[in-house]
Amino acid sequence: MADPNDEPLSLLTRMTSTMSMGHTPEARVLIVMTGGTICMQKSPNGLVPARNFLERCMAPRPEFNDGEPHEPIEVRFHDGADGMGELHSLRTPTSVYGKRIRYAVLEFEELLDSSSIDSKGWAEIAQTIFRNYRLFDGFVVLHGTDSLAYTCSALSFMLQNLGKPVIVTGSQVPFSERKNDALENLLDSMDIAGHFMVPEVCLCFNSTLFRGNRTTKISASAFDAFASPNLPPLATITAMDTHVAWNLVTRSTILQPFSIQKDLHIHYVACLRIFPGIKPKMVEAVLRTEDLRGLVLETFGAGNAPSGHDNKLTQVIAEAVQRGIVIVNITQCLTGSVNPLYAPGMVLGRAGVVAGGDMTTEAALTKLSYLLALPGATQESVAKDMARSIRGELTENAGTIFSHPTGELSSPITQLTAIAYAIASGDIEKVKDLLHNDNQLINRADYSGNAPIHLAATGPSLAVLRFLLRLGASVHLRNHTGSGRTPLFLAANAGLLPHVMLLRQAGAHLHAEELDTARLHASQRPEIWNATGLEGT
Ligand code: ASN
Repeated sequence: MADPNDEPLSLLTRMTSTMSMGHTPEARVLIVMTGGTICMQKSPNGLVPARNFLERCMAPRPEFNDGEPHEPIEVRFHDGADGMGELHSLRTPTSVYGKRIRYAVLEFEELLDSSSIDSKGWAEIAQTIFRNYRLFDGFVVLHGTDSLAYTCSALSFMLQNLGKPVIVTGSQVPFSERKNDALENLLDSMDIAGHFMVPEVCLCFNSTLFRGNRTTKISASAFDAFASPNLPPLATITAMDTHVAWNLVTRSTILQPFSIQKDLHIHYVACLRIFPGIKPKMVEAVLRTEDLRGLVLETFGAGNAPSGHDNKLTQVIAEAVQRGIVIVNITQCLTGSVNPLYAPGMVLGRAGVVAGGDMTTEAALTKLSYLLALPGATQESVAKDMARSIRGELTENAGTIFSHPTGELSSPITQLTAIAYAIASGDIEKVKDLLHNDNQLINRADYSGNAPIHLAATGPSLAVLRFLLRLGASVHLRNHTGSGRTPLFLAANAGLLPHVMLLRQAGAHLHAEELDTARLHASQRPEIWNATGLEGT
């Protein structure tokens, strides 16, 4: 069967391999509707958000609806015992990748024009994803474009150790208009969320998938509304193919389950754009704002601010740093990075201003708010983390994490076979040797849908399993057996308790479609199946 996480296959190959299959697996995607032009309708007061997006826009279209009646799908609306409920679900026709996507739309109580979103709205999105994390394979967030880059950036920090795709999109023209970009953007986003293991917060727009925290809105009217000036797209979608730049995709390598930081201190930060002739008093007035804890300073070029004949501006800034405010230097330029190339930039650095590298303002502001909100945050810890990449939001000087492997690769299938042998014999040195510096193979599946993690989940060596997890192996990939088995299911089925525990530590859970079979097995071997977290589902 063709798997989009495998190497590229032609469209024709995919179609024929899909047709030869009997059972068509389903991916579950939750669409979270927050508002924005995509759902808007005309009113006497201009465009306003409208409800019932699934029934109004998606159900009548064959791209989104295979026409069969479907059971409602389980969704968690709130925390607590009475938080579970159901939503009307639809299913797409089978894709070229041989999967159908079953989905529901969860609409927020208040649908917003995104110019009005703030940290409360971001918390609501993060909590919705957290509550429904186990029930879905991926998430699509529908949002207005005005503050979309801010929301993507904020979510990328709030969602910690994310292991599933969260694709944020919107449109420049409402879905209800005859000529629009909503249909394309939504279809692409659902395809990515349902087929590709890109466990990041991404922005999908105009046939392009970007890392969310690298984006900025560059046009108020063009379909090509977003850019990622300092990082190439994570994927491009053409009529022929979706080409994922797997070497750019980041994955959590910390063995901790998914969690969220739902409070951002956005009310304690500010952003100030330096301009020629700006008065130090003006900067000081901002820096004296009550409760201010962080400032993003948009400077010229490689990070330069006017020095002035009396150095007053630098003095004002240095004093604010001494009072405990974290000041981050971001360039006004669209591309390039802040670095101490020129004397004025160096002076700012000496005054205690953190160089923000090539971060966008959107990323810098939301990251600062996130770090300031972390328990135990200090001025030093925040300043230190602002200067390094925590979610791929800035390019670190070492530049090694995104580099391509050197030398010629033999075919991925040959390599996967070699890896499979090394895993089966518990040869950690060999596994390290084969996978090192090549993060493109880590989540790649063979013809039976087994990625290295599936093999290690039932392999003889716990050390190999740990090594793969630390390299960013996804615990949510499903192979092609049954309804699609996760590594956790396979480890429990093989009776390997230590493997089960390690996978759980790394955030693994059973897939919704595995639960019935798991419950059957649990009656025979409760100790091991209960360790999968089955009881808590
Ligand atoms: N004002 C709209 C919003 O951000 C713009 C859009 O979605 N195209 O909600």
